[in-house]
Amino acid sequence: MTAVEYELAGDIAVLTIKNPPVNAASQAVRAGLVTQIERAEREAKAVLIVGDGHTFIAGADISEFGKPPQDPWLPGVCSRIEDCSLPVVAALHGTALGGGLEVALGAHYRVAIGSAKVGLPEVHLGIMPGAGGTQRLPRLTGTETALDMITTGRHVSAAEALEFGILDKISDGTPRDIGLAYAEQVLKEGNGPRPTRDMPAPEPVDFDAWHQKLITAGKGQIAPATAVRAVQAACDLPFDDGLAKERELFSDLMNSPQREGLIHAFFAERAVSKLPELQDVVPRELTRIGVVGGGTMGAGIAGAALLAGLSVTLIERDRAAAEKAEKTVNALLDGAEKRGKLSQARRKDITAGAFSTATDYAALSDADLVIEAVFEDIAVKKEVFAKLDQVCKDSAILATNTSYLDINEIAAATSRPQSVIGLHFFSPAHIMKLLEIVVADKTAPDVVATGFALAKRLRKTAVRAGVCDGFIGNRILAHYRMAVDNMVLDGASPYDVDKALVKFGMAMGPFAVSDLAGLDIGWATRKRKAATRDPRERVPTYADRLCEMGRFGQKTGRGFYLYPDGARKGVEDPEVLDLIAAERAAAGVTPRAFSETDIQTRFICAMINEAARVVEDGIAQRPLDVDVTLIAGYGFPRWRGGPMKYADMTGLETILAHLRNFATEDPFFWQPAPLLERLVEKGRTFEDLNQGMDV
Ligand code: 3H9
Repeated sequence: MTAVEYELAGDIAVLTIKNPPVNAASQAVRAGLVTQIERAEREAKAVLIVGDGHTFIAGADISEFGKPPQDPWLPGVCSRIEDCSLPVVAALHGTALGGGLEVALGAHYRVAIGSAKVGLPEVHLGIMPGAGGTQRLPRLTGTETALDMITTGRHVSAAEALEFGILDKISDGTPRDIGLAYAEQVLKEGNGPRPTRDMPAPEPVDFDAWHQKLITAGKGQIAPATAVRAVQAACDLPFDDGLAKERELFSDLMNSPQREGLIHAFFAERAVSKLPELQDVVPRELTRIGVVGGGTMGAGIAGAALLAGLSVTLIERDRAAAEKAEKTVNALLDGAEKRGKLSQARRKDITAGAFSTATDYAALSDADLVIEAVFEDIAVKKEVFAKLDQVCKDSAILATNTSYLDINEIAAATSRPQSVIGLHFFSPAHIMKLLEIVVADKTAPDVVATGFALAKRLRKTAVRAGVCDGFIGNRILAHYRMAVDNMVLDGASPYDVDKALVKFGMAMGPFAVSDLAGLDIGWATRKRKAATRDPRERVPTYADRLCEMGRFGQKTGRGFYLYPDGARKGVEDPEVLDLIAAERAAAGVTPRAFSETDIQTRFICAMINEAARVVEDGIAQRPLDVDVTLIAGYGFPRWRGGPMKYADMTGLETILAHLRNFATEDPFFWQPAPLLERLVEKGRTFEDLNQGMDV
C-alpha cells in the first residue's frame, strides 16, 4: 500500500493520503506527497489533496520525534506544495491539525465539510508549528487570531476557520467530491496557484505583552511564549527569513525536556486504557445509572453522567435531602449550559425524565450501574451495598466511589462480588479528568471493561488501580504530603513550600490544596490511621491544632491561609507561623533553612519513592499509570511527563542518591523502594517497565 495514492480525475490529480489511523505525516506520507505532486505537474492541470478514512492529516508523526530526522522534512514538503506550478486544493474533513493544517496552508485553496476542525495544537506537545504554520497562518487570519490559535492549540470549527480566512468554502459532500468541484471551479475561472507566502506580512501587535502573559500563564511551560516570537518574525522578517526563525525556535523546543515530557504524557494517556486483560472483553450495556448520595461528589457524578447522555436516578435518605441534591445537580447543569457544554435539547430531555431523584432504593431496580457516594465509613457502605444487592437486577454493576476503603470488604457484603468495582471520581466530578478504576479481587473483566467504557463516555481519563489504602493517587499523595509536613516541622514555612512547588509546576501548593479540600479531611485520616501507625513514623500535629481552632480552610475563611471576605486566594497568616514555631519548640526541633531546590527535591523524591512501591505492589500496573494519575488528578505539571518520567529524565541513580542521603536523617521515612534500587542496580528505567520488561 502506498501512503499517498494518485488518481487522475479528468484534468485533476487526486492525491489521497492513506496512513491509518489518523493519516499522520510520516516519512512515507511526506515522500509520497512530493513524488505525486511532481507527477501531477507532468500529467494534470490542478491538484487535490484529501485524506482517506475519517480524517485529513492529524499532524506530523509524533512517534518519529526524538529520533534522527528522515528526509523529506515537512517544512520542505509544504513549500514544495506551495511552489507547485498547478493550483493545489486541500479538501478537509475530520481534523487537520499541526503539520496537517500546515500541509493545507501550503496548498493554494482550502475547502472543508462542515464538521471538520483545524488547529495548531503543537504547544500541547511542548513544541510549536514547525512547517510554516507560524508564518502562513497569520498572513491568512491576521496576527491576533493566529497568536490565539497557536498559543492555545485550540481546535477551530470549520465555520470559524471560514470566518478567519483559513478556508475558502464549506460544502456538503465527501471531501473528494467537494474538493473536485472546487478544483474544477478554480480551473474554469482560470485561477492559478495562490501561494500564501506572497501575501503581505501581517500587522505587528504588542508581542512583548503576549510573551509576558504566556510566561506567567505557562507556569513553567515554555512552548506558547516561544511561539509568540515565531509569529513576531512573520511580521518583522521576509517570508524565508521568518521560516528560518521558526525552524530555529522549533528545534530549540524539539530538543527540550518539556517536549519529551509532553509526548510521553500524550502516549501514556492513550496507553492507560489499553489493558491486555481486556482485549476481546465486551463491556456491559450502560443506559441507566443510579447514584446513591447527593452530596458534592454524588451530585457531580450525576451531573457528569447526565452531560454524557445517560439517564440518572439519584437516591437520598429523605425528600429534603433529595431536593437539595436536585438543586445542586441543576446548578451544575446550568453552568454547563452557559459554557456551551449542554445543548438545550438535552436539557429538555433531562427535565423531562432523564434525571430523577428518589428516597426508595427500589427506584434503582432497572439501573445498569449504581455508583455509591455516601459517607466514607465502611459500615455505612456495607449496608448500602447489601441493600443495592437486593434491589438491583442481576446484571447490574455496583460501584463505590470510596477514596481509600477496602473494596474487597464492601464486595463481600453482596452476593455478587464479581460485579463490584471502585469508581473513584475526583471533585468536582463533572469537571475533573481523572477516574481511578479500582479492581477488587473478584471483579470480573467485563465489569472492568464497563468501567473503562463509562470513562470514555464521560470523557474522563481512566486508570486501573488495585485495592490498598488510597489506591494509586491518594496513597502517593499521603506520602509526599508527609514529606512536606516534616519539612515544615523541621523549619520550612508552609508558604515557602507552596511557592517552591508552584514554581516546580504544581497547579497548587499542598497547603493551599488542604485549605481548598478542607483541613478536616486530613484530620479525619490522621485519626483513622493513628491506631495502625508505625511507631517510627514522625507525626507533625500543627494541622491538628489548626483544626482544633476551627480553622478548616477556605470554607471557614481560615486555614493555613486567611480568606478575608470569602476571597479564593489566601493571605499568609503570621499566627500560623507562630503556632508551628511553638510546635517545633515543644518537639525540641531546632529549625533549619530549606532552599527552594531542597523543598522541590524532597517533594519529588518522596513522590517517586512511594510511586515505585505502588508499582511494585501491583496497585499501578505500569509506571505510566502513575504518571497519568498524578497529571490528571493531582495537578502534576503535564510538561514534566509525570513523576516516573521525571525520574527517568533526571536519572534514577540521582533520585536514589538523594533518598539515601535523606535516609541518614530519617531512615524510616526515606528508606528507598526496593524496585528503585533494583532498577538502578540493573541500569534500567521506569520506561523499561512500561515496555513490559521484567526487572
Ligand atoms: C506537528 O504536527 C509538528 C509540525 O508542526 C511540524 C513538524 C516538522 N502521530 O487520540 P486517538 C495515534 S506535531 C502519530 O486515540 P481520537 C494515537 O497515538 C502534531 N500517532 O484518537 C492513537 O494510536 P493508538 C500535531 C498519532 O479519535 C491513534 O492515533 N498534531 C498522532 O480520540 C488514535 O488517536 C497533534 O498534536 C500523530 N500526530 O483523536 C494531534 N495522532 O491507537 C494529536 C494520533 O495506537 N492527535 N495518533 O493508541 C490528536 O489530538 C488526536 O489523536 C486526534 C484523534 C484528535 C487526531
